[in-house]
Formats: sequence, C-alpha cells, structure tokens
Amino acid sequence: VLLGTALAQSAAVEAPRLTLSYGQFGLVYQIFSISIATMGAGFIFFVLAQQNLSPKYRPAMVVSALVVAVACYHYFRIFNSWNESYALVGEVYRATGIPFNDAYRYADWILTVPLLLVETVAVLALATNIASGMIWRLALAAFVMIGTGYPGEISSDTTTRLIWGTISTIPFIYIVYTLFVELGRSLDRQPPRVQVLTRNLRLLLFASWGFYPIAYLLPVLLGVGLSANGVVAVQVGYSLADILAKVGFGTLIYFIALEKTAHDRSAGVAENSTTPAATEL
Ligand code: RET
Repeated sequence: VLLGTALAQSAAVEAPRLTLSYGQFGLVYQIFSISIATMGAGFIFFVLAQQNLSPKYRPAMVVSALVVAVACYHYFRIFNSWNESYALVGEVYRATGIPFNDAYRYADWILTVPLLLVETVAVLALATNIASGMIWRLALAAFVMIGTGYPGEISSDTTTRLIWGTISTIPFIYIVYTLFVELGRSLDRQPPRVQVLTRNLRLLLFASWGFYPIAYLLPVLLGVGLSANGVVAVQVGYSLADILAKVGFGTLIYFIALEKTAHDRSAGVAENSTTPAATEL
C-alpha cells in the first residue's frame, strides 16, 4: 500500500508540466507589461483630452477612461498571475503548478465590452429610445458570447474548445453585424469629415473584434493544452486585440468627438450670425 501511495504521489509530481523557452515566457511577460503601460497612459490621455470637447461629448471619454482603467487593473493581475505560473528552472521556464488565471481576462471583458457598446452606440447618435433598446440587446449578446467562450478557454481538450468557441461565435456575429450595419447607416447623419473617421472606426471595430476569435483558435492550430506556442500565441493575440479595441478605439472616438465639437461650434457661429460675411468666418 505504501509503495502504491508513493508511486501515485510521484506520478502526480511527475505529471507533464508545460515548459516555455526563455523567449516564449519573455514575450508574454513583455506584452503584459506593455499592456499595463498602454492602458494606464490611455487613462491619463482620455481624462485630460476630454477638456478639449464640448460637454455633450465628454461622457464618451469618461467611458473610454473607465474601460482602460478596468483593463489596467486586470493586466496588472494577469501579469502577476503569469509570473506565478512559471519559474525559471535551469534554462527554461517550467509551470509551477499554480494555474495561470484566465478568469481575469474574461471578467475584464464582461465589464468592458458593455461599456464599449455604450460608447459605440453613442457615436451612432441614434434617438435615445432606439439606442437604449439596441444597447440592451447587444449587451445580452456580449454576455452570452463571453460566458460561453470561457468554458472552451479553460478546457485542455480541442473538441470542447471548438464547440464552445462555435457557440460563442453566434452572438459575436450578431454584435459585429449590428454595429457594422448601424455605423454604416449613421454615416448620412454625420458631417463629411466625421464620415471618414466613422468609416475608420468601423474598420477598427471589425479588425480588433475579429482578432479575438482568431487568437482563441490559435491554440487549436498550434496544440491545445501542453503546447507552449499555443499558450504564448493566445496571450499575445488577446493583448494586442485589447490594446486596439480599448485604447485605439477610444482614441478614434476622441477624434470623432473633436471633429464634431469643431463642427458644432462653426454651425453655432453660422446660426448666431446675421451677416453672410460673419458666416464665412
Ligand atoms: C471568444 C471565444 C471564442 C469565440 C469568440 C470570442 C470573442 C471575444 C471577443 C471579445 C472582445 C473583447 C473586447 C474587449 C474590450 O475591452 C470569447 C474569445 C467570438 C469579441 C472588445
């Protein structure tokens, strides 16, 4: 019995543990570190830059600031979890047995995706009743998308990852399709220079949101579970997508709001002016 127990224990200890090369561990370490810096800097920028906007566009910047503040905190936790999960043994980083916590990322999305949706719908400049109905539907879809993605994310089985990933893609398509179409429709309601920026926003939304399911799929292509490349690729992919979807998106929204502020001010001059000469100014 003792021998059996000892063998079982040694088998548990000797269970295969993921090993990362120095470069693989370092790449993810660096990306997380850059993400913390970018989210923190984004926060300062959004707080300061809102002063340049007319008051009606400031709430969008407050939402951007909240998104990156929440993400900055989560990246800090993600970074620490990464450092706890691997230890340098000789020339390689070996899994310590403390699991890397993927829940921080999903908790982050649960909080930040609805905020980003509110921000995008605000840019659409829809009537309040249409906008609020749309936000609720999109938020519900986001909740289902993230909630069903998580079981696949933490599974070490390829089929499980693919099944949950497919389910999660259904609400994802609904969200991206709705936003894409609505942003397209809103173009007629925007001043010409804002139209160009709104087209870019639509492109950025498409590119950054599209990045997430691709990153999710990378471990399937590179090997789920004990594949070092899979672990590295998914973290790098999500982090880059997050920087684009949060800081990049918020910055573009700032430029849209700045353009609208300028447009409103010049329209204000025209409305108040009595002579054509003054309007030309
Ligand atoms: C998952 C699971 C696999 C299928 C799909 C996914 C989509 C995730 C997305 C996340 C977006 C996050 C954003 C965060 C910004 O703060 C959950 C990876 C489709 C689209 C925009």
